[in-house]
Amino acid sequence: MKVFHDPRQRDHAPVRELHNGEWTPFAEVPERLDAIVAAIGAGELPDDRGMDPILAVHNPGYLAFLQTAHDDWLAAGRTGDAIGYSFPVVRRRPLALKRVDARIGAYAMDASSPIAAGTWQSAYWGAQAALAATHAVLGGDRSAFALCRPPGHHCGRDYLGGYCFLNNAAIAARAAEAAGHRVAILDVDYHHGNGTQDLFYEDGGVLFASIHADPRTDYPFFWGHADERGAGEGEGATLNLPLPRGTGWADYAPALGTALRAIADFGATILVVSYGADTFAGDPISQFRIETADYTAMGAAIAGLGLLTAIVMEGGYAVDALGANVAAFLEGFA
Ligand code: Q9C
Ligand code: ZN
Repeated sequence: MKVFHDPRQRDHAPVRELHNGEWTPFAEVPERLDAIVAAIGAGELPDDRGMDPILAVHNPGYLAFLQTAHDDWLAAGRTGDAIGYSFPVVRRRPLALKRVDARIGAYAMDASSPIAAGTWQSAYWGAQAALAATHAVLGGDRSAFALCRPPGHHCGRDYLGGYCFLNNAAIAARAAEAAGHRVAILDVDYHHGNGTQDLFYEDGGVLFASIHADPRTDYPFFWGHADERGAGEGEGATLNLPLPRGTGWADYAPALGTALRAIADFGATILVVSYGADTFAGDPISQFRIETADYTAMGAAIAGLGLLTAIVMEGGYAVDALGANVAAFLEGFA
């Protein structure tokens, strides 16, 4: 399977995050990328397909903000990583926000995604990796893997959050749709992919199916409940399968079966997988009990759909096990 990543995806390196009321070391580290490369190889550099496929998902004001946010932070006399502290629940008044803190607040859903000097470069090239994998599949490969980092599934059209800045899965999905495909997105990260859900919530043309920790106990709390099924034209094209903390493969596999049946019934011709290895038993910030060998079964079950498949990397924070967990998943596709 072709693998895509760009070394500039290492540049995003915030120092710390606000976690349960304390500053802790940032969990989504560049070493995640190194660990995966060590296990499966560096793969190929993505082509640069420019901003158009990113603008198919994110709004121009948000993208402009992301590109200058860290410079604006420094210009305001700050040091270190840019992070917000005021997040308006009602932010739709078209205010011309000047202060960097206000702009971060307007474009962020939480305080867990600091913006560092290299954030834009890393997010941009991660999105290009997702596009490269998508185009490999559109060009005839059965499946391809985009080693995206930073991840993408928590960020929406005009907001960042959950370590995510550009929604790689959504960018891949829109590119596949533009090539004439009927797209399904399967999100198997531990956390609900709220950004991806938001982007397709009223869109009946793209199915979003997610298996994740119950948002009654886990981040992102406000999305991913079983009764969220899409709205308007999109009603029925969102499927949420929340599972309790402590879930292992024996209880995960039936939920995966449900999601796969929905994807088949939808008549998808191409699949985008948001793959997070934070369902792993040893993950430091998550509470499922999937073991390394289970990822091969997971990959094989998904491959059993027989669909063209672009896989994009999401979370997974047990860095020592991450390479093996990614390799095991991809092995299921072999
Ligand atoms: N104590 C992904 O796996 N943690 N993002 C918030 C709560 C955010 C995870 C802090 C976790 C985001 C892509
Ligand atoms: Zn996650």
